[in-house]
Amino acid sequence: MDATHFADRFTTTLRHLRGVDLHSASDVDLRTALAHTVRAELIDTWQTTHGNPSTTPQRHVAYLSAEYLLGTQTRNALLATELTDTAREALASLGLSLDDITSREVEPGLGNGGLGRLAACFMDSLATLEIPATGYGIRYDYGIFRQTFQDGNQHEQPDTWLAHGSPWEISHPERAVTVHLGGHVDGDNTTRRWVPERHVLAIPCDYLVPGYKSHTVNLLRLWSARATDAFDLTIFNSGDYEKAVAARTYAETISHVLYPEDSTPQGRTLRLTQQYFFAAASLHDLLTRHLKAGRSLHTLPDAVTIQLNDTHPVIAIPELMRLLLDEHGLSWDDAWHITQQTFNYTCHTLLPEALEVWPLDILGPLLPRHLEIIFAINHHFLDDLRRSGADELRVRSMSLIQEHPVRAVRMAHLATVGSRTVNGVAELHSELLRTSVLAQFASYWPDRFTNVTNGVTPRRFLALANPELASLISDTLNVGDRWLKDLDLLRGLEDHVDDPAFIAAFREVKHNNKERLARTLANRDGIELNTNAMLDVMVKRLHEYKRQSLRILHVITQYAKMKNGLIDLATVTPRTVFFGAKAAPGYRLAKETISLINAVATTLNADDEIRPYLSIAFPANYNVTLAETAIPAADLSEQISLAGKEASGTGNMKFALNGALTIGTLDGANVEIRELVGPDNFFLFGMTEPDVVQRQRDGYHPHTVYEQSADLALAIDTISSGAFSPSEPGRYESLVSDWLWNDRFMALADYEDYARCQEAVDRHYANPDQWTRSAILNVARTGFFSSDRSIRDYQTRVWQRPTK
Ligand code: BZD
Repeated sequence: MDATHFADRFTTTLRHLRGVDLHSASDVDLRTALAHTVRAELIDTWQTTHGNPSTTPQRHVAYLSAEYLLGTQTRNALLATELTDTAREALASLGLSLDDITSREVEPGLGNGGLGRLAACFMDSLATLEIPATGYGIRYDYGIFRQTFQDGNQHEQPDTWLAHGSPWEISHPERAVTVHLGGHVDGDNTTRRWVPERHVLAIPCDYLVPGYKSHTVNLLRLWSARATDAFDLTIFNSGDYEKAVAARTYAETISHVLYPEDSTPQGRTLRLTQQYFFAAASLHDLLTRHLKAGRSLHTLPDAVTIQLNDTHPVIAIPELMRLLLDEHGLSWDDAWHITQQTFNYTCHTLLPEALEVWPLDILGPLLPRHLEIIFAINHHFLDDLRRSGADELRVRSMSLIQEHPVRAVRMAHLATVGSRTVNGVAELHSELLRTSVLAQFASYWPDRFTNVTNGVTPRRFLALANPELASLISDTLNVGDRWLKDLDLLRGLEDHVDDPAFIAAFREVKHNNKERLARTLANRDGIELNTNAMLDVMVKRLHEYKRQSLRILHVITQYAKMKNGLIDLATVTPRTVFFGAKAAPGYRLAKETISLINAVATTLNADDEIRPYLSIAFPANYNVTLAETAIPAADLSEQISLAGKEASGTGNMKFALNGALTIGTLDGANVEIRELVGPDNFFLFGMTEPDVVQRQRDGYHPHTVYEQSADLALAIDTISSGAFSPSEPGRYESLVSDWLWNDRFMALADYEDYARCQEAVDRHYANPDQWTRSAILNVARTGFFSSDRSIRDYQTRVWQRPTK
């Protein structure tokens, strides 16, 4: 398509779809028409992909995830279809700017953080690698809340991403699937029949996922809940109109809002309803397609492989059993064989409180037949276990049912028992799964466990987010943009690490990215960014284990020392410390940490003497769109979780690929990043995971650490003195007392080593040649972290592994 053709289609779409001409078009009209013009291209490709089913006998991949943190769509679709320049030229010929139009696009924030963003990167790679796949999830009316700060405190506003409709969505109400809920189970010992009480409709809302320069467009199918006509029939018949309308509303609340808790799942009926709602609708879709193709259910595991993104969709396991047993009349053994060979489970955590359990008194009333099936699965499993010689202690700890503090289903155990493979998301994490969290399962079924280290898509996080670096790479490697599909080619940059022209160009790109971020922050947040300072970035969900507290304590020490004349300002490497973080709305300590960071920012940034040397930028509402501007501008990437707590991290990979150096612990994928970039190009500090275990065993007393570290005490005492809360000196007492007397994630224990390591960062940065060399080597050596590599690993280790 040439620019004239594009312009023509665009103006036609504007007229036919929006009923306006160029002169009367609003921002929304322009954005919508542009999206539809590009979408039409994708649909044509999609129809050719699906009209010609793959001739290679590979399984169809179904990715089940309660979250997809997609980011904006238009620029990505243009990149994938190689229409960016055409669109730019076409719009310019109409007096419009592509960048203006796309810069106002609203991102669908249908996820909390890393897990949801990983799902989005994987969808991109599946299509790019031309693997037939469908992503299934929930079309929340409200995604992750919009964060605002009022007096430095986090407030949550509803995310109205659908206010002007979603031009990328194709919804099919006529293809609705009915999902059943509640009721009871009838029948005798041999035939059981679920008699549900309520029914809701699941409407498929499809998003096309284009592969980069590929012939494949896959589908992301998100389910939206609607009331059925029959839903409230009994109530209507009873004449209670108001109650009947209320019942409809109930049905529609199912897909209303994304739960914003990412680490402490709260046992809420609505959350379980969401999980079952999308699991059941997705399985219905998969089975219908399988049967329509004239295939037997016994061949399901050869045709389809289902990846469970954490335990959120794990209720799909008993649902498939129910369908096979109750609806299709298969025997238990056949049904179990098919089920267990179809599912795979990815675990994303190590924190015990993040492992989902569903109390029987929530699960039973909502899904009575599923609870029976779970008990039956458990019965068979525990029998096998006993036969293998396990004692009762072991049987109890491996059971799918926990007895205390309340009887509940352990979803991670159900997932492990019901899957062909179980994987962690980085080498260290998979190892810890095998040796601690799921150790008993790993020794029972050693072959079931594997690792797939996470990855990120270079299309969004290099080509779109960092176009200047992308074109420098293309010019330097002389392979066009082939490297975007074969990220190991970045290795070729090592040959240029001593080339003065390349070094200068690389440095200029970083500086330009800082200028771009500065413009964004000025417009978006009214924040002024010093583009001549080192940009030190910590962006991620706010959580104690990630230790934003460690970062802010160190900033406070530096500030206090500068104020007290303990640091000669003339020797200081100027830094801006950038934070982006949302806290779960009910997570008190996390919200206090946000308040503290904002208070310190206010003090530092108002101090004319200090500001040129040390300042804080903390824009509210960090999201994928802001990440795309912040990451390419970063010099230093803060990955400072307590060792053994961050499953992988994926921000860490995005920073390294964009030429930031990492200061980090030996946690998650940091371990692999450091191995690849080399110890000289990575700032390592802190306890190792075994150190942490030992220190806990020995008895950890943070107050003693405080007494022994003058710098740490200076930071904490400065907070307690009210330096950042003059009208209320005790404002941060809850944080201070938690550090001194609890400090579950041992920020204090790692403080001294962290401070030492930050000095090494300053020295390295003070030598620009040395720093740039390290930054280039980070880019050159981190091609491994492409999500294309992760997906290939899933193909060989999980999805295309022969069935039993
Ligand atoms: O998953 C994250 C881990 O914390 C990261 O270490 C890892 O890199 C990514 C991807 O594997 N986990 C989450 O993001 N988890 C959630 O968002 C979540 C959401 C709802 C409920 C529980 C957890």
